[in-house]
Amino acid sequence: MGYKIVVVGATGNVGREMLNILAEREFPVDEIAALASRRSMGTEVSFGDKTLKCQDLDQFDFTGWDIALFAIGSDATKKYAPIAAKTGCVVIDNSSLYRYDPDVPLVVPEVNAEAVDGYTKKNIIANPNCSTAQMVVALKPLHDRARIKRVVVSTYQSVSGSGKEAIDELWNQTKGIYVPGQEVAPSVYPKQIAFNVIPHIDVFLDDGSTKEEWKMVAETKKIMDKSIKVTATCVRVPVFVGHSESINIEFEDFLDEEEARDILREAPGILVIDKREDGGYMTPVECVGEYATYISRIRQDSTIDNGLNIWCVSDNLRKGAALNAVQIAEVLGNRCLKKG
Ligand code: 11C
Repeated sequence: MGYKIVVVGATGNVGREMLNILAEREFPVDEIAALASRRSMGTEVSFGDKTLKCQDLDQFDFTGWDIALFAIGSDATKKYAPIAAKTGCVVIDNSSLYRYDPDVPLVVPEVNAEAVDGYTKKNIIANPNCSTAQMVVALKPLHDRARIKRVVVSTYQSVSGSGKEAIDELWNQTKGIYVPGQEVAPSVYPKQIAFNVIPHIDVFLDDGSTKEEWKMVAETKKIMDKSIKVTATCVRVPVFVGHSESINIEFEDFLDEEEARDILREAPGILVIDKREDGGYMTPVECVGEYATYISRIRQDSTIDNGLNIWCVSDNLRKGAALNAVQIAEVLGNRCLKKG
């Protein structure tokens, strides 16, 4: 006995990971449908040892299906999520469309699993931005112990956060730099991404910050605690998968680095890799395909009374997107839904 599950956007990077993770975690699935746009109809995608043929999202009837994991852009989500939700199917949405809606819970299960119960207002639950998800997993256990006042975060975000075309752009531009005549001009990004870093993710806002930076502020407040001050600088780096973050945290109470290390070791979803020696820390290439949020370089910030620095790395397609969505489905199943 399980659930009838729909994956919307099944041919994309995140949709494929959703199918992989549902299978890996043996989510109780009675029936599964993979949906995509009409031009991808019939495309085959893997679900464990099975192959699913993508069906046309536009023609699909969500009636009788329990949960739909959405991994499509905000515009398409705006059209299709209300159609699915209206039939009684619970939408878990990876786009940013509903994240800031007070009637839609924004959930990272290690942090605010109980917020899932609020799904009933719209039949929709939102998944946060990838850079927020891994950060709040790291911050929550420390906040519970010493109350966070302020966070200063700088991100090093991989190109998979921008989709398949960006992965191709990094690959082709990198190769093209060595082959005269095959240089690849920037297209997805406004500047060359190969052998470069770009301090610009998403659109610019009036105050000079970018939307990605604003998301980290607004989402941390909604998921964790509205009193926490966050300032972010988000940077794209030439890495295929895995977002990294340098996080400086100021607490109300003193928290010793040894105690912080012990707290993080015990915390759900976290693995601490923190040896003060060459290679005794995590890097993004090592986190690909993993579930954990990795914490390294835990150390006191001696420039303020109650400060710590940490380094945080996670697979942005997994904890930052597909894994978090499947974890929400697991919580929803355990707390709210009856198996079919
Ligand atoms: C990136 N964080 O790395 C973005 C991708 O709001 O879900 C995810 C954007 C979002 O470019």
